[in-house]
Amino acid sequence: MLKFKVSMVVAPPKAVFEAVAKQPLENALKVLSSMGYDGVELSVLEPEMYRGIERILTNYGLEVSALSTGLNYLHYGLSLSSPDPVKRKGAVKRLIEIAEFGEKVEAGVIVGLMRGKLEKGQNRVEAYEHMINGLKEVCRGAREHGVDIFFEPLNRYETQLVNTVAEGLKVLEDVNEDNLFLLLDTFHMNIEEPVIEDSIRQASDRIGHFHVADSNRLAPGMGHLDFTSILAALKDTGYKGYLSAEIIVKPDLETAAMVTLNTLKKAMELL
Ligand code: LER
Ligand code: MN
Repeated sequence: MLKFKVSMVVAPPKAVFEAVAKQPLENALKVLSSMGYDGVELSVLEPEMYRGIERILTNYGLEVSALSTGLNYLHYGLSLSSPDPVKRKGAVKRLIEIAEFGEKVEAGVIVGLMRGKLEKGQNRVEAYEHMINGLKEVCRGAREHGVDIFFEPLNRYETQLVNTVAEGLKVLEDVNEDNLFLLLDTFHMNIEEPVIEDSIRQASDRIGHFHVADSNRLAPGMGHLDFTSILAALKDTGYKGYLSAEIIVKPDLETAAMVTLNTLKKAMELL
């Protein structure tokens, strides 16, 4: 049996993104730690918001699985592909600041929504080029901190830039930096990939982080995805990282966290 470590994404209560546990941090950590979670994925705006977190994590026996960053796009419009150079520079700067924090908590940094969307009238080729150049800078800055970057294909309703695993692999090729990996998310793959398991195998050893949510973005077990076969495909790639639940927390944190853990444990028992 292979046991993947499990975490859940936690964001500050003011976050404008729905698929996360929006909780005062210590509440969430208490619940996750008491259920036997291994880690927490922290959703970051300014890294200063987590000053002193190392001691708190040690108290709860939790690691940081990854640092998510999309709130910087949703709250401040920071985007690697923006036509506005100030927004692009701001995005690169913020991602490198978060990588500096990543060094302290030994976690990689996610680029999901911070790649941006095509803005009105913006040329796709130009936007893609901005994104690739920005990612190069971010990877180089993060490498100085020994930190990996996880680039996430997102479904077509969230961005027009990089929706599929195949497009994500092309980004890795175009950026050509060895600390850049893919973050695969079962919610997005359920919308974009013909066969989720085939796409996981295709990404192979380029998978750096993995988000789990069911077909409806609720806790794994509350929709119709087959986590037994998804985790079997992930195991075949040699992936040894986290399964991180990025879910709409319903009906409440305790239930969603427990259903997630039970579904994943049951699937892992069959590996
Ligand atoms: C982020 O990990 C994600 O999956 C997106 O839907 C929004 O950032
Ligand atoms: Mn995700």
